[in-house]
Amino acid sequence: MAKAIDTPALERHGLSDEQLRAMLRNMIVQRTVDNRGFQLNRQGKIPFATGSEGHEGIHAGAAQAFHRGRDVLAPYYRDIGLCLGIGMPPLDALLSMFARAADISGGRQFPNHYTNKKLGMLSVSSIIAAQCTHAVGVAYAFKLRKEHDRAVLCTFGDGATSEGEWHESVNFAAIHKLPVVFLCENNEWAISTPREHQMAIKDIIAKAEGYGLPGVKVDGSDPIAVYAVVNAALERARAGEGPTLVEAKCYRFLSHTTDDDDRTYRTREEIERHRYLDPVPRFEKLLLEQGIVSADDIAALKKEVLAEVNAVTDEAEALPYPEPAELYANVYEGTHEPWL
Ligand SMILES: Cc1ncc(C[n+]2csc(CCOP(=O)(O)OP(=O)(O)O)c2C)c(N)n1
Ligand SMILES: [Mg+2]
Repeated sequence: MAKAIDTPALERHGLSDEQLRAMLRNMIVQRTVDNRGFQLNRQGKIPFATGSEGHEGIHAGAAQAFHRGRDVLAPYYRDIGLCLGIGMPPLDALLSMFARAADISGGRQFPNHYTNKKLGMLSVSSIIAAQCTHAVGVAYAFKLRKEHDRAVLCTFGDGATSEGEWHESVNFAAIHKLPVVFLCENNEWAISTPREHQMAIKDIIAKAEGYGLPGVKVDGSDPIAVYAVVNAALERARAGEGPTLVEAKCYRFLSHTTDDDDRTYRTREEIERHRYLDPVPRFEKLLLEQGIVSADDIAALKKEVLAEVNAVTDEAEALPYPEPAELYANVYEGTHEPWL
């Protein structure tokens, strides 16, 4: 039987009503943009989308702890919400999905693989755990250049913690006390592989002990709890006290991507059983119970966000693809045409 949504007691961790409302808005934007990707794919308009339904609590909480203009984010493909949360405009997400020339990568990056130098966002890589070595490299540069008060937020899934690059990165960061926070978004699945088929431990933070850094576990469907833990870890990193491994537990409600059919490896009942962990209605309920928003506020917010996402969808769709002649631009220097 599906469990009812239970709301945690409100522990603000210094967050004002305005910040809590901004986090709710962020979560609703995330879900609307994210679901739009699946809708456009099913309409045959875009080739591919990843779904992060279920990860919104982690994304809104971590984004709130990130210092814009100072910190660097090394995200992975499930992080559309985190990218939106630190300031990426929804239009950029749509330009990437539609692969239009106006996209930051010129419409030639894999869809959902964002980057934004101004916002301190490294380019998403499809190579699982590759961003961990990049993150550690940036953190090492901060240390060498004595750029104190800056930290790197590096995110990845549970599956990534089985990769060699993940272990090398965490070990190196712990040895050199680098200003980096490793945030694991543990959604219990790595495509079709359940966590128990890829590791004999229940909690990923157990891996921290072997490398000598603290590990902290948090409920990923509670954005305030995620904010508190990630904020403390980033503060510790900025203060030169070294890295932390944070494990935020959540559940992936959609298929891995639009190319995946999860009916081949998990039941609909399993998904419904986890619905009580859905961070969006859970946070809405909490803010309603606390009188921070009203039911009318939420309805108006959803309407406003949908109108905005509809408008940027139309705007992106109407723009042109990159010119074929531009195929090798930014790949080879000058006018070299390698196919001639
Ligand atoms: C080095 C490497 N190995 C395998 C893959 C194929 N692959 C793509 S996503 C994925 C699952 C990753 O799962 P997890 O890290 O838990 O992240 P999630 O998708 O669940 O958020 C795999 C194995 C890849 N992209 N790169
Ligand atoms: Mg996973």
